[in-house]
Amino acid sequence: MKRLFITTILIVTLVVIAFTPRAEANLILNGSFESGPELLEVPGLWQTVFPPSTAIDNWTVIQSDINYKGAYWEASDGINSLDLNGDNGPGGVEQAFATVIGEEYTVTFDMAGNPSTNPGNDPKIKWLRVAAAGDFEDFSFDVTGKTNAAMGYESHIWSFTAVSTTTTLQFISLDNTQKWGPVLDNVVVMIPEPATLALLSLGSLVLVIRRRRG
Ligand SMILES: [Ca+2]
Ligand SMILES: [Ca+2]
Repeated sequence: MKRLFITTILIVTLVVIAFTPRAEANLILNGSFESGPELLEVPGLWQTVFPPSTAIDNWTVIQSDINYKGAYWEASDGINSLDLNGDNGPGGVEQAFATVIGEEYTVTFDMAGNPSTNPGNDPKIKWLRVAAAGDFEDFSFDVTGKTNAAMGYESHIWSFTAVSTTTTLQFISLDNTQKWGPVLDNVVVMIPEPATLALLSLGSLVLVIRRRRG
């Protein structure tokens, strides 16, 4: 009877842990790019940013140039997003954060593409590379039929395993078009869901109880 009581308390505790949201979920700062430079360019709704600028808080521009976009077009989260081709070719951004070697991290982000109807905006398939810890994956987006008001963002998920106590996450345009690149917003990096870990613990506990009873 006593053992049953203790087991019940343990299970209730684990379930509470499993469904308690983490206070600090996103390891990336300013992942939605809402904190950055004043938007000065005509029509006043974007800014071109060159390497090695850190004007977009917590991020560094790493190649060519990018457009820091405001209300010029729809963001997937908040107001601001990035066109990873600025005015001169394929650009990119990066952010470093503390990691635990051997731990798996999950990266989620929203991707669209510059839907400009300018004849130079070709090809219509935009390519974005996400890279970290010596690993990478490429993602594509078709801007056909998309508009500034209806960007058609798609959410993606990618995972990497840390090989260092600091990891640099990069987003790089692979488009050799001049001005019209992949669009990025809403970057989130998390360790695997605590709910999953708690449920795994619960599973182990049930196995232990069953073994003891058996
Ligand atoms: Ca945003
Ligand atoms: Ca651009």
